[in-house]
Amino acid sequence: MDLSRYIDRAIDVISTPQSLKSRLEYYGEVLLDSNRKYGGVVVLGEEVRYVFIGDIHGNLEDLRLILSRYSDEQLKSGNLKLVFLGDYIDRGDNQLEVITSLLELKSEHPNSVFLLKGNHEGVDLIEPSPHDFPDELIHRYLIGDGLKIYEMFVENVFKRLHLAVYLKNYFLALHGGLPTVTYREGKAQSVREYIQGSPQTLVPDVVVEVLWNDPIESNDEAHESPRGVGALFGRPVTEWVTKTFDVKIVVRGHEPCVRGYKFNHGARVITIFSRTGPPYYNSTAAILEVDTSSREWYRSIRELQAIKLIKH
Ligand SMILES: [Mn+2]
Repeated sequence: MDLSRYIDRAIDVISTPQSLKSRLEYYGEVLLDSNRKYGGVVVLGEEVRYVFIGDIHGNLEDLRLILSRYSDEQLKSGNLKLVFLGDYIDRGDNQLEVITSLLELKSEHPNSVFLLKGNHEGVDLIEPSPHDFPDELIHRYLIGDGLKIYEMFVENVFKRLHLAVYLKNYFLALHGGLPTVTYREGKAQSVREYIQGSPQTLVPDVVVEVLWNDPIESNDEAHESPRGVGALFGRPVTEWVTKTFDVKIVVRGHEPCVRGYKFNHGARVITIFSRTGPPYYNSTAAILEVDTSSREWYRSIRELQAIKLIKH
């Protein structure tokens, strides 16, 4: 069976506030376990097929097309891993269905599915705009249950999502971009320390940059961001990160792109945006499929075979 069946499961779960609340307790445990095992930055070692999925923002039909490409058997075999780059909620019509489907999928395949935190799931740091997820929950479940469920999402889910996934020699994946604060400090001894700001705990200023930064084609290290939060990171940051932590590419979402993908910094930074529709009206959504067991993996990205367009 293909993975779109998790959408049906989610629709069942969200049918009553009681069933959603009890399931949120369970998701909280699954994500806590994942955090204890992998930490804020997931360091993997398997040279298998990785699929990166960018922003979904509540578009259930695009998510359905993406999930229907893969099966439970592939995830169980360990030869396929899915990395979701964050921003599951806000803006779209089916944000609750989208995030619940992904939590069901993660619960079933905790070591093959990784859910990264997007700036829309980072409300404890800076509230994004629009943030219509709480309104959606209140609309659906009325104010008492709606607010309680929102609080459970923040505490049990958002706060426990991973910040990045790293595979040495290949990639570093995160939602927004490379942090410039820890780049300037220049003392990070590991990729974990660079992304979290410290080896053990999360430093908020650094995490905000991971969630909010965008690349800029500049030889300066950093520019002020038009978003009013985070920064634009230039080529020197990408060069330093790829060299210091031995990765070829940085994969991220966060920015809508006309075709669903774009390249920056000489195809070292790859943006993936995996939903269509308002308010961006990009013509296609895309995902990135990278088979790290193949010698040709990087060429397949440059020559666009690794970019899969999501078509209705
Ligand atoms: Mn974003």
